[in-house]
Amino acid sequence: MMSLISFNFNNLRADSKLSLMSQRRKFIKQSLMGSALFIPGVSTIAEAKAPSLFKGEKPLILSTWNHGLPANAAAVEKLKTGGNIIDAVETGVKDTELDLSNLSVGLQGLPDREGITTLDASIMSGDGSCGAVAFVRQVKHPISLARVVMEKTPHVMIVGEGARQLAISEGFPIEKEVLSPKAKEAYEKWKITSQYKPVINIENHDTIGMIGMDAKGNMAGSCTTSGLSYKMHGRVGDSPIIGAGLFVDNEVGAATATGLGESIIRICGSFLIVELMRQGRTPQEACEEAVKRLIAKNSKNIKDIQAGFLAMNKDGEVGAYAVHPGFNFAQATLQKNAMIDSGSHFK
Ligand code: SD4
Repeated sequence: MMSLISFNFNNLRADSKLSLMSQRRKFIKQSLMGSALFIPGVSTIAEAKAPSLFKGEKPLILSTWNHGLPANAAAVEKLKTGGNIIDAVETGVKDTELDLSNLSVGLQGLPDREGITTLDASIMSGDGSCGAVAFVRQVKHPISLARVVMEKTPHVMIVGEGARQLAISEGFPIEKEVLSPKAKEAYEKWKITSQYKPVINIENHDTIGMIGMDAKGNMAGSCTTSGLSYKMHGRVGDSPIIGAGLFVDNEVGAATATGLGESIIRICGSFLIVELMRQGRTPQEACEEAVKRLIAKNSKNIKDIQAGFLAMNKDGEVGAYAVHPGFNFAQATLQKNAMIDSGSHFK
């Protein structure tokens, strides 16, 4: 059954050891059942079997969670209208960054403990080019700023005020620093106790990680988030860390992650998956191995930690796996776009 923890956020030693997943969304399956795009019977992934609906078809776009459906649709549309694969993975997650119902991506996301929403994002091309921003404020599309870092600077990662200044110098609009009504309401409630009560099995985490391959086999990925709600000011998760939340290599494949960033960073999750695929594992086997590794390195509180991985190899095979049940992803080709439930280590 579900696990429930609570603790006082003033206890800094405790907060680094506990899963900080917030309880902000209804159980994924409930929302999917109500969605016209839900495909009954599409499939819980059997362990070590490739969960591919459209195996080998290119282009192929994969995204974490159910907001992946509209994000995939935007990415595919970009490809159809002449965009390249980097354009596609940027455009796709920009859709999620604007989704007002999503409280963990974009400026409408839940704030940190000081009441400030800070964003992390990364983008990577299969040729090794990459860019990331972290702890950035007042920028509506951190993924586009990450792309600026990749394409217009000699650096890979720019954070905080430096990232905001880069946005200003590149002509990005700087938004007013006000919480969205939903985020404000949630933050005011949270302040009463300053406690977390995450219930992992019914939680829908909302970071979007997207990986894609064009018709020629060129790959790219993107990942964007407001991170953990009520995090310490300045905390950065896995999503903007190349190799943790995202890794892409045209020679092998691509992987992205969602869930408790600290647990993912500890094992370089996405890099690990790509390297396992390089050694001959299928995407599914690689995701399962990464979950095993994550559990081994985070064993103390594992019942309170959710993390999920999503991968593809250059042949268009797909893999996904999570620590606990509840993780799902959207998979799209030019013609189809559907949700798939991931398997998980704990049942
Ligand atoms: C983080 N990995 O900042 C992100 C959070 C997340 O779904 O994935 N939420 O740790």
